[in-house]
Amino acid sequence: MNSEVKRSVCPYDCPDMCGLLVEVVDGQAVKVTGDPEHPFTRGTLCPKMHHYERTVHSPQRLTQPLLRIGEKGAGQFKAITWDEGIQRITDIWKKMISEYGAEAILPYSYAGTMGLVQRNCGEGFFNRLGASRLARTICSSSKGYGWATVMGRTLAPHPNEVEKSDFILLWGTNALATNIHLLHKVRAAKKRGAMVWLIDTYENPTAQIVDKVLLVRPGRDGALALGLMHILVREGWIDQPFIARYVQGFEQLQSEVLPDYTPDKVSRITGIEVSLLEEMALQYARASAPFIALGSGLCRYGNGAMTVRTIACLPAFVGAWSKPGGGLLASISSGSAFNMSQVTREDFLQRPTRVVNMNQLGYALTELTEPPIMGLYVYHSNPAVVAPDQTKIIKGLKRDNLFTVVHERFMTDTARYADIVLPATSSLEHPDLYRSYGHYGIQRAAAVVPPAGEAKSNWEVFQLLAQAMGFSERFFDQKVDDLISQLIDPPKPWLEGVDLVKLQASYPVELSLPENYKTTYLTPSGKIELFNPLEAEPLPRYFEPYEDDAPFYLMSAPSVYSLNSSFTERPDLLRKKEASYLQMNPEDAGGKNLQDGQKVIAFNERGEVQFILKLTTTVPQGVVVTEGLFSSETQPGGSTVNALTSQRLTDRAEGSTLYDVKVDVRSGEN
Ligand SMILES: Nc1nc2c(c(=O)[nH]1)N[C@H]1C(S)=C(S)[C@@H](COP(=O)(O)OP(=O)(O)OC[C@H]3O[C@@H](n4cnc5c(=O)[nH]c(N)nc54)[C@H](O)[C@@H]3O)O[C@H]1N2
Ligand SMILES: Nc1nc2c(c(=O)[nH]1)N[C@H]1C(S)=C(S)[C@@H](COP(=O)(O)OP(=O)(O)OC[C@H]3O[C@@H](n4cnc5c(=O)[nH]c(N)nc54)[C@H](O)[C@@H]3O)O[C@H]1N2
Ligand code: SF4
Ligand SMILES: [Mo]
Repeated sequence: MNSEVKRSVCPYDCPDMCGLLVEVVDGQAVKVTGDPEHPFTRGTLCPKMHHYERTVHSPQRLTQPLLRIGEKGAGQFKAITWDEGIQRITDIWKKMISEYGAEAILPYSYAGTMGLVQRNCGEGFFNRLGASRLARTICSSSKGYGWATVMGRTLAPHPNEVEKSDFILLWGTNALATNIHLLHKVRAAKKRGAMVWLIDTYENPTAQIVDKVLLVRPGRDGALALGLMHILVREGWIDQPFIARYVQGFEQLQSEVLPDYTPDKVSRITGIEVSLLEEMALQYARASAPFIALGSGLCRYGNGAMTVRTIACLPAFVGAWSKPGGGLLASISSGSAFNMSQVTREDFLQRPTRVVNMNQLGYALTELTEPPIMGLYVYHSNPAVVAPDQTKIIKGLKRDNLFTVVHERFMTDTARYADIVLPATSSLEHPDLYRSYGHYGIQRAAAVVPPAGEAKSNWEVFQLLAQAMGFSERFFDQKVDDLISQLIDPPKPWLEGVDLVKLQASYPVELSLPENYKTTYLTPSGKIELFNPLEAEPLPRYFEPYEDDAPFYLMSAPSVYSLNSSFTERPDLLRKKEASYLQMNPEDAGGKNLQDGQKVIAFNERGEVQFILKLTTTVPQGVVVTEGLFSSETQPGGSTVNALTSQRLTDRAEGSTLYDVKVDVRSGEN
């Protein structure tokens, strides 16, 4: 028996980007644990990754290229060789390009793997092909925009800051599910006496560990932030010297906007009692180092960018940035440490091709013309489950004249509609370089087990496709390790001082932060821009979200036991998720004569989805909640929650509005 422990990295779309120790016996991963030497992971993993070996060696892994033999969506395929698969794809594409032009081909990818090479290398290929481009904005582009409107490219606080805080606001985040290692730090702060509040639309599982929960009406957090600033100004609880030195536009915001947002008015908008608003403002002002951990839930509304922008103004009022432990963490963006264009190759684009928004795939497949989408290539994403307006997407995927290729680890709902399915490697089977959006660590991983069957990595498939298309650029001849080298060599300034030898050996290393980064504002004015002259609305204001005309807001929040549509291959985790529940307040259920545990249908103008009703007072009236995404196989009725969500985009940055949705609910019992 040949047993070894090797380092790897968790590839999933999670801010924690954990370091893994993988015990490999005779080419099989037998045990996966958290790396105790990783500064953020510190030896613990979340429940999902605790048995990652079960995902990697799952009997459900795709191991051969497949050709569709049944109807689209029926999931009937026969095995073919890689040669045959690549030949068919490129023959069809060549014909399509001569008839419609290359923009008739649409790549669709998101975050199945966060590795810098495997995630992004497809762009090099599709830019060379001249295909339509994809605006990858499903997650939190509006959050990034809102933050940048106030803070520009200012570096986000190191997550260790939270341990020094004495008042922590978990704002629109279910960190127990989605950011558990930050929560370890929150707990450490709490042990030292910090107070922790959660601001959410329902008492999500993280509510169990906080001191107080503030329930806000969905999409109203911008008004809440303005109300808090109103009280801070009214009481004089502001840090005048900080504002004078570091802030642009305080006077305008104070005189032109804040007078309007009285506690009474804000209470009416947000549903939060005036006394609670006053208490929150008092705690925030009184804290010596208030820290906001800002989730993404609240950015997925028609007013999402403005909401984040408004909240991002708060720390400046009390000078939180100048205090150890104070500030606001929205997301960590260290992309500029790497030479990303070496992988994405924008220089291959002969002209700027059409951009299709990933939140509007349903529209793109059913209505877009000149040219219509005739070829779809999906890799490391599962749009049939994760993207809004599922009914339209499925209608598009069923089109007889649409040629769909899906490169996947598993037979997902999207893969079922493919003409050709290609088997993908898991992260333990291919090399990559990772950076996190929740801390400043970076880490390299080598392949630690051989591929499942004939599975190939994203980059290997693009190499084969490039060869068959006759692309002669040397770019396509390189190995992943060559691409990794180019990402970090020549080193960008941020990588100077990083131990590249350690990185090469797959150890976690940290990007170092400049001194005083929390008071160095990388904005056009060099100050925190409460007033931003480049915006059509130069000052933050409150705007209503979109909303449909129906009685309940629908929150499709994350589950502890899955990650977006990933991990549905794991019976152990599915059992823990139990079933696709719709949580509802007993008062609302009473009004509709609905009973706990019964079948219900949530519906709106876009679709209908069946759930099991769970009555709970953790959900306020007027809101219903479902946690986790399910595959159609495990959801009775077939359609899943995104049959209810909409293709509308956010106010800025074309983000998704996945939580800006209302539904009605009726009994599903016959
Ligand atoms: N276990 C697990 N981990 C995950 C994921 C997962 O699905 N499962 N997903 C991963 C991905 S892709 C991402 S982007 C991150 C997301 O992680 P975060 O950005 O930290 O956000 P979430 O934890 O998804 O929490 C969203 C919360 O926002 C709340 N919310 C919705 N609307 C509003 C509102 O208007 N106001 C307020 N205050 N709250 C609101 C929801 O009820 C929910 O509790 O997590 C990642 N990690
Ligand atoms: N209603 C609702 N919808 C949501 C959300 C929500 O909260 N509510 N969350 C949204 C968010 S925040 C996000 S980020 C998106 C996420 O959307 P996606 O990025 O599409 O996320 P996943 O569902 O994890 O699907 C990733 C797929 O990639 C595959 N994969 C993994 N590694 C590889 C690889 O190396 N190569 C290839 N070819 N495939 C691989 C996995 O098997 C998996 O099927 O979903 C969004 N959808
Ligand atoms: S917490 Fe996040 S990064 Fe860590 S193992 Fe779980 S999914 Fe991966
Ligand atoms: Mo996301």
